[in-house]
Amino acid sequence: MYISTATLSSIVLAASLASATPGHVKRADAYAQCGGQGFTGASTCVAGYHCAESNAWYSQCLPGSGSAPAASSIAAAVQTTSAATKAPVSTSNKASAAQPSDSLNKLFQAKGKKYFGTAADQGTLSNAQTAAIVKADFGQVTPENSMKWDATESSNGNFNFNGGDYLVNFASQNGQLVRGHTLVWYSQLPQWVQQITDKTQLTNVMKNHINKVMGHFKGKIYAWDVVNEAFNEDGTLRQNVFMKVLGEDYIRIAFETARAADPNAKLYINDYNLDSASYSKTTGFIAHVKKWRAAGIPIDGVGSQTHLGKSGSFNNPDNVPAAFKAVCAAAPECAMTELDLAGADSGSYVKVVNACVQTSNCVGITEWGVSDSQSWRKSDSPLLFDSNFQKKAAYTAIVNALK
Ligand code: 9MR
Repeated sequence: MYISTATLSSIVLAASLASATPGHVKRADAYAQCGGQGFTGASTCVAGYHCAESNAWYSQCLPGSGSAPAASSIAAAVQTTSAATKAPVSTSNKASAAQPSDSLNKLFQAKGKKYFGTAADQGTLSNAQTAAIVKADFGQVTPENSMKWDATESSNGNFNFNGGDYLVNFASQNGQLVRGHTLVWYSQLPQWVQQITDKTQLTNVMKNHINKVMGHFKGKIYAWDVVNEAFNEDGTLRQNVFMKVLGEDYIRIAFETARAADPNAKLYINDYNLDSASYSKTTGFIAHVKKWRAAGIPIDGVGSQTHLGKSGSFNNPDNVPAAFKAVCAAAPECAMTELDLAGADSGSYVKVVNACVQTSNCVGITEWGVSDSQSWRKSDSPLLFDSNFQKKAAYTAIVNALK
């Protein structure tokens, strides 16, 4: 975040004026919010508390005396000091969750990554054990279902952001980044969209959906899966309604609309079965993304879902390091976006995590859920916590490998 010296001195001045005239300044209560992008309330805390930044969108009054004003209170001061100065959004910052240094997320960040995250939503987080684990171990969340088209716009023009808001608030209270998932996808797509056959109508519907959803969460999402699962297994483009009605141009329209809707969000194309470098889907995906980027389509990132099988089976984790490296070469940044691994073998998990560590433009890994009991493929026991919410051997193996 760049702030000019002149702006900074006016901020410091505003901050010192505020603390010099406490009678005129309403102070935030213990544990109340005291800063964050868009926050307009009191930015200083009651006696005995200081304003501590959780992330760019949330600062909280915590006991003790802080050293410097939190960056987000600075951002708030910039907004109130000069209406003409827009506070920069630091969505590219690392997650700043208050976690022990040996948590999965902090250890991963120590390797230069932005986050180790997990899928979550109000439903899974209503389980207290899940919520506690997500706070303690993960630095990023992806809405498992709440930001999908069927959840956000089940009928034309009627938007519902309750589930997404819940997750974004959870993340901001815990200093976690959010990946938005997902805008243009053939699945969990309401019938009213699937039935459209007119080009202009579908273009407008798609643009409106992207604008409304991204607009609602603007400034709060690190990266969006703008297009999800656009490919067939043979590497050609899937004949979904967007492809049938608009042709390949739907990709350009989607990404250009998304760029304008939230210019600070990283825009991703995301897919599964990209886990072997020689597989037709992997090579087709890479070739298309390179072609689209060369044509100026604003794709910032490639997401490999990494839903993996056991060693030796289809989606063999042993093939991931080479495959992921090849996928990551297609765009400026990349991520493993939905990691789970049948049987959760320790050696395989470590190998896959190391593939991100060793790929310089891999920004992070998102595990697709916390406990096996909540996994979409629970019979495979693919996650890092068992059905009793206990850490599995694979969790410990990853932590030890990252130390
Ligand atoms: O994990 C999600 C599960 O709860 C839903 O029932 C399912 C419905 O399609 O979607 C799951 O998440 C998918 C993700 O959004 C895209 N990639 C595949 C994931 C697993 O199916």
